[in-house]
Amino acid sequence: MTSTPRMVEVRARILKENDLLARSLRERFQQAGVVVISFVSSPGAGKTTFLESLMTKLAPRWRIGALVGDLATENDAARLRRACPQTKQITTGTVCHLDAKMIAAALDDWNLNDFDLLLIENVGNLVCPSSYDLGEAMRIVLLSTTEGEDKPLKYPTIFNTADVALLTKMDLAEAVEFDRKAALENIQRVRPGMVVLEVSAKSGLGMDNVVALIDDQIRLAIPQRKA
Ligand SMILES: Nc1nc2c(ncn2[C@@H]2O[C@H](COP(=O)(O)OP(=O)(O)OP(=O)(O)O)[C@@H](O)[C@H]2O)c(=O)[nH]1
Ligand SMILES: [Mg+2]
Repeated sequence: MTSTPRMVEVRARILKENDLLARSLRERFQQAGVVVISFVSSPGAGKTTFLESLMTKLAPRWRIGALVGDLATENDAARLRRACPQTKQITTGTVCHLDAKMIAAALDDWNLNDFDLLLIENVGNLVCPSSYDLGEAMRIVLLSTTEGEDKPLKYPTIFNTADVALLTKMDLAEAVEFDRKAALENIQRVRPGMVVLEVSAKSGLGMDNVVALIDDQIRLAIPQRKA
């Protein structure tokens, strides 16, 4: 008789626990009418830079909170606080992703009713974060022009579990001979129909399209709020 290896069993149990907690987080977010969006990418693809720029544009109109995960340091939280004072760093130690338990713990002393939008920057990693639902309404994956057009083919799961892809650092596209057509084709091969937006947090290119997308999400969520 073949039995399931122990490591696989333990991993399956952890993922099931995470899914249950993520489901209850999602219900809480929906009831509070807060839109939760997470961002995943390889290390250095530009998540923090993009979020600083995004939050600066959204902050005059919406009440925003941010959570940011890294194995070590409070550096990214310090950067994000410049645009969004309600920012918390989650340091994961040796863990290569955020999970629902970490999100629930970080939100413990925040009242969800105080927010319209919660943005979560995951640990920079194209593998581990894909398996962990955080209860977010939307997951956005970043692919930067400097990391190679083949990444969607090599790391299909992270693209498959995301709703929207951003091509970041478009200001560098020419200098690094970025093959835009190949990148777009590769994304569509692993996730047909995926919405892809092209941005540069440095030049501001395309940022308004992301702002419009998020504005729409918040406007849709407000009527769902339970008193
Ligand atoms: N030219 C250019 N550089 C960028 C852009 N966005 C980010 N960078 C640079 O890319 C480097 C990494 O950016 P971060 O925003 O720290 O990337 P990250 O994804 O948050 O990194 P981790 O949190 O460590 O995974 C920094 O040197 C940024 O200045 C962009 O739009 N254009
Ligand atoms: Mg970062």
